[in-house]
Amino acid sequence: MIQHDAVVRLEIVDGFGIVTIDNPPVNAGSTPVRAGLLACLADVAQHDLRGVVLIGAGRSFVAGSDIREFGAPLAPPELPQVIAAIEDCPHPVCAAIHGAALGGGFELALGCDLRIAAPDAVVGLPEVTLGIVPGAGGTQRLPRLTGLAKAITLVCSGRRISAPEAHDLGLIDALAASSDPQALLTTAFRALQGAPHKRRLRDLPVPVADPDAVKTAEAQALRRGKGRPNVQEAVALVKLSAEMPTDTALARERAAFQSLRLQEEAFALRHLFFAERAATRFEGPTAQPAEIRRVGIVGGGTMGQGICRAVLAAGLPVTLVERDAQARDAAAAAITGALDRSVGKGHLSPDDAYARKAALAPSHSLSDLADCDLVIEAVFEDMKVKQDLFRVLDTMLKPGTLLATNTSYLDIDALAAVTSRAADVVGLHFFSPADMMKLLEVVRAEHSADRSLSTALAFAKTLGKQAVVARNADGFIGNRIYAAYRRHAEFLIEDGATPEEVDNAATDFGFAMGPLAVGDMSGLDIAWAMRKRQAATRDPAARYVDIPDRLCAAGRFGRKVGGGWYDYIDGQLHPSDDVAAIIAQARAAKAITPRHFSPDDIQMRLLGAILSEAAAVLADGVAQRAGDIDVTLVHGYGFPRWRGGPLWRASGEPPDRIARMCDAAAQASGAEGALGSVTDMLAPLRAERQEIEKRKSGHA
Ligand code: 3H9
Repeated sequence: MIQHDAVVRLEIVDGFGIVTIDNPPVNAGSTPVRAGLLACLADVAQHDLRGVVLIGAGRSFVAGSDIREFGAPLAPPELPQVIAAIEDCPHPVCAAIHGAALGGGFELALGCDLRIAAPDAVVGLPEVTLGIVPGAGGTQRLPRLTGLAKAITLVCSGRRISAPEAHDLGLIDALAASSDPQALLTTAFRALQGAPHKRRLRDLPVPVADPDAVKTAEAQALRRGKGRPNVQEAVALVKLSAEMPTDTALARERAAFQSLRLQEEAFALRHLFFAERAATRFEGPTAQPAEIRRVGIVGGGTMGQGICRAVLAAGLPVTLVERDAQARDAAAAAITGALDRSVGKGHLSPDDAYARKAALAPSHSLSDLADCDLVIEAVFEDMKVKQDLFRVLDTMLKPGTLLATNTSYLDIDALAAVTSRAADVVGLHFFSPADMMKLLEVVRAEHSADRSLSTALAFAKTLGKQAVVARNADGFIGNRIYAAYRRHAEFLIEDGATPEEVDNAATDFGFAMGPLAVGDMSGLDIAWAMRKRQAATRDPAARYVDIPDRLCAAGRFGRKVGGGWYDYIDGQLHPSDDVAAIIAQARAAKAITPRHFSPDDIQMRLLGAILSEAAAVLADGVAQRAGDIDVTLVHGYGFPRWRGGPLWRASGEPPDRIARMCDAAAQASGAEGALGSVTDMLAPLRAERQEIEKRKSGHA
């Protein structure tokens, strides 16, 4: 055995060279990995071998190039050089993939002559999701296997492809029986014996394309890519593969990668990449999560059904309890109906739908929850209703069952207090529709045990959700900040802006929808009912805009009744003269002279409102860190991902502009400005940016 480096080693077995990459936790392609690979490749060239296998130690092949290196000048050797060495190697090289082969990891595999994979492996080029394009030949080698149209779709979506699908697409030559290293090596040896010659993808022609299919794929990719510059670049690069010599196209791809990785957007997306992972950690001793084998859900309304679909999709059996047989059957029928519709649309295979239906046990008896390891309540949002339920569940559930509430606003400590198992109580705040929305606030109540938190976080991961740990407080992280943002939208309208001016400013900024159109979609009557309940306890000194109340009093409950902040004709949104009149009356009642707001004024005021509330959320300890707020707003509230979240975005603004926007927001709400804490909140992010600037120029 020839040992080159701790992170990459070479051994020779039965005439095959085995190059193992060992860089925990995910074998990210760092500078030492690239150097180690190059040294091993030089070494194998000196031996008479039947072939070479490239394999990853631990849980992955190579999860991508090391993202932490992208903000600074890249140290040699660079990945294209390593791939060139594989292509120039005198022996055929086979990538033996398990776990993830993503980004630079998949490009490494595409540089090999053969690829075999474990059945549970994933491959793909997720670079566009990081604001960049593949930088080591992904846009040039992939189309040679899939054709242009498919390559455009795959590169521009960044989708992770399962090994069986990759095999069907021709990206993988053979599937191994398992991810056991011996099974992988056996399959790789067999593949090399069956194809003992070099088969460099760069030498293959790009299959002749149907121009219409390419045009359709391009249009779809650009639409889904929301006009981001790196997606446009990715489309152009894939097309180059059929238009110019490989080396020229590879150089163009490399130049685009080098330029994009240093743009603001790429830094913002890298900030989110690491913030997303940090958000799932909580301060405290690490505790082993309990195993969740069966999940109970109480309440089969919209939310309960969505949670149920999400849990079934993760392969876990569910007992869904409704209050009586009729409600039980209606909930079960709605869930199976949704599964059938997914099959009809081709989003789900009939076999998977069958398995999910079989895993659903509808019931109208809480006693059927006795064998569940986790029970989530999703009943009516009312403290008494939920407390009564928790009292009963406390007597029925086995010891150690994790008891979760899906409440959006209620005090979880008050819920836990009626049980004898407060340590086992947490919040699991799903967003609607719960099977589609990625965010899951995992709420730590005062007495929640570390083990309960760990179990809830592991469960979130099983569901494929982005968890963010929050403390128990009104509205937790997301709803509290969003409420401040929405309130501020109403201030702007009362002060002179029109609903469409506010919404257009928000969508121009990058929000998926404006706050008023969102209100219309969710229904204005729900918030109206809540405001009426809270009227007696409202702070009389706080600014209160009664325009939404006036809209509701006029029957304008939102999209579902054809009118809210807007009119809806055939499902299309239109500015409403009636609404303009209601707004004018409300202003007149308060003797407000309307003033003009530019789109920039509106954007800055809305961002100021978000920042001020975010600072309070952090100061109160409801969120643990600034990045958690960015992750929450991006995954749950449509904040543009490519801006890195509101706090990251704000940390790039000059401090005096932040001061102006927070002052304006504070003045409008009649509250004290929270500028001191906003400055403190942004300080670590500003420091991160300064570090970036230094590293960019290689001076760190
Ligand atoms: C690229 O390759 C561009 C090329 O074209 C350029 C060619 C020149 N770098 O997610 P986890 C860390 S772009 C650095 O919790 P899981 C991660 O931060 C890259 N670090 O595990 C975490 O650290 P910590 C394209 C990375 O099991 C730890 O590993 N690749 C990288 O839930 C565990 O991560 C991607 O976009 C990285 N590339 O999921 C894939 N990847 O413990 C990104 C992970 O300190 N990675 N870390 O918080 C993933 O999708 C997931 O990590 C993976 C495992 C699915 C692999």
